[in-house]
Amino acid sequence: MTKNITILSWLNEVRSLVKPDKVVWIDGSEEQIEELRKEAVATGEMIKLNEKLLPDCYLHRTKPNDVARVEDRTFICSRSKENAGPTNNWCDPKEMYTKLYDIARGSYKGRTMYIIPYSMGPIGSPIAKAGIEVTDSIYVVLNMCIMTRVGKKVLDVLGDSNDWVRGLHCKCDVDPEKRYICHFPEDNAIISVNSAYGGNVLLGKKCFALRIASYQGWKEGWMAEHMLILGLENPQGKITYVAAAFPSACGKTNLAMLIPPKYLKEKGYKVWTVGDDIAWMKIGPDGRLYAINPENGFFGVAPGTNEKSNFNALESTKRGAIFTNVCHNLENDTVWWEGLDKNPPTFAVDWKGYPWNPSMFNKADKTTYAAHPNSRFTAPAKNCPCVSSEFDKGEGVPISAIIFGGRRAKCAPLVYQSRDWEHGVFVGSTMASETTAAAAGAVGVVRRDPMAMLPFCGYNMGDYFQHWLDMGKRLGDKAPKIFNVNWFRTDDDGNFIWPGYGENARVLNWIVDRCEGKADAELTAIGYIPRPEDIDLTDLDIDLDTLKGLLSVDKAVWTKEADEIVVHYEKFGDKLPKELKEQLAILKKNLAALPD
Ligand code: GTP
Ligand code: SPV
Ligand code: MN
Repeated sequence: MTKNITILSWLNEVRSLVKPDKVVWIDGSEEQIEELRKEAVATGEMIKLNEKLLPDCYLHRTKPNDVARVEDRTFICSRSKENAGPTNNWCDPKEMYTKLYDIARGSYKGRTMYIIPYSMGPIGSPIAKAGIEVTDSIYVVLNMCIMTRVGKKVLDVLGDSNDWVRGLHCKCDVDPEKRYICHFPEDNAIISVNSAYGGNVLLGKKCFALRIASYQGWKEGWMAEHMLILGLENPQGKITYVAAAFPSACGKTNLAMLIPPKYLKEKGYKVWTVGDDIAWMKIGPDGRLYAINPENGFFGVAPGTNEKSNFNALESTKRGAIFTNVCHNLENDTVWWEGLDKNPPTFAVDWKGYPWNPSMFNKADKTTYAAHPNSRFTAPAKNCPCVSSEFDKGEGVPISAIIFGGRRAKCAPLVYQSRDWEHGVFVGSTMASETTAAAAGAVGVVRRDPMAMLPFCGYNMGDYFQHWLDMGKRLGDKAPKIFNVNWFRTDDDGNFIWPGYGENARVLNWIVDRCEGKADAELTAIGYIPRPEDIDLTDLDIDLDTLKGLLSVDKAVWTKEADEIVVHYEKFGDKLPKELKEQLAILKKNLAALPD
């Protein structure tokens, strides 16, 4: 498929290390994909679903010990420890290569080595980059064929260039004790062993498009971010693009595909999806920030996805999709998950492969759920009814606003705008959110997750903050405006106060209007906050007082927040940009001036 010496010699090395029985190049053709599906069904790796109801759709179950990203086993192996920084696990690259090669050696015995040439971004786009993933898992191949652009064209565009990312995945025995997800930013290389789940093994996604690409963006003057990209079309047909960074399982896919409430839809408002998880952003010829989605599909959280919460995502899963760790509905050979509808199947198999029926379900006990809380669908972007016409264009879309957000039961108001770019970088760098099932470990614990990149920044996060500040200087008055949102404030009983989902369009509208200088706001201690009457509540069962509560800034809560930020910032030592220290001082001063 290629004469590129750098690729061929790497493949030779890999091959003599892993010792496969067979080698297969993936060309991404329908015929080849169909053949692999058949093989996976024959071995039991995948289950074919109802061809009428879910054409070309398959179900896969991972091992119960392998259901999410593993942050404690994810490493940034830069030559110097300082370059990995205080927020990453680090290991000396030599030592790690030795350990990984020992695990990988001979591990493809009796297996096939699949070689996947793929592009992150539309092939040929000036923002796109190429990678090669070697894997011994058909599940990985089929997912990569949905999530990225695969095949010979990628190699043709690459030519004899050495600018491609080496990705080696070895499933091994899926032994959690020997599981490692390792990145070598200086070598353009990724090695992942002993997992077969999502973000650990679809190496184009978090490993390349965020960890390696963030490092590349730092060196080359662009940005790789954990952000959705959407276009909000107004009744005049003007589309304004925004990018939003929320931590894993905090609402990116949902916001990216939202359907505005009836009163806005009738006026002519519409959302177009460019991306739901990752944005690569470069300064364009006109000096604005342009974003592409490097992916070609959605790897979305299944539970909670339904016709009402995310119609467009659900539609996207109805053809050519792969479901991972959801419930198998044996009544009609389809799938089910908690929150899909109120009719759980009475004859079903749960995500672990055991018989399941609704009488076994206990809301308080997640082990009784039919689908794993981090069960996912892999769906082609082209299936999405609201996919943007810009999706396949390589130039990217101009970003007017950047939105940060997370799960905060208290503290952060529904929405606020930063005073300027520097303050916006402060807001992003101090973001916090309750942890979710997207990563192994405790759920619901508040942690600082700067720019939603804590698990994904491939270099020292202090340098990353400085890179953000530098980008702002280059963008000058063309820089996107920066906002923060929180859909997850709860009342005293722990219920979400804001209805969320499609209703978030009301907040998006205020954000876009602010970018155009059309909406009002009040300058508070933490930034610009809409006055309650600035958020349209038409047809909504929420009164102005409740909204006032959602927009309030509590002095005591925020003073505690500022104290926690002091501790958070201490981690970065000398690497913490002075601009951010100054922003913290401003916040403290503003809070001190508030009446008790
Ligand atoms: P990753 O794919 O892990 O990066 O997640 P994501 O950020 O794309 O999150 P996603 O949109 O899949 O949402 C995750 C969970 O949050 C789902 O269970 C949703 O139902 C829920 N969720 C999304 N948006 C909202 C919202 O506006 N309000 C509330 N209450 N829940 C939401
Ligand atoms: C996330 O955890 O942010 C995801 C899913 O988008 S994974 O691909 O597993 O990283
Ligand atoms: Mn994500």
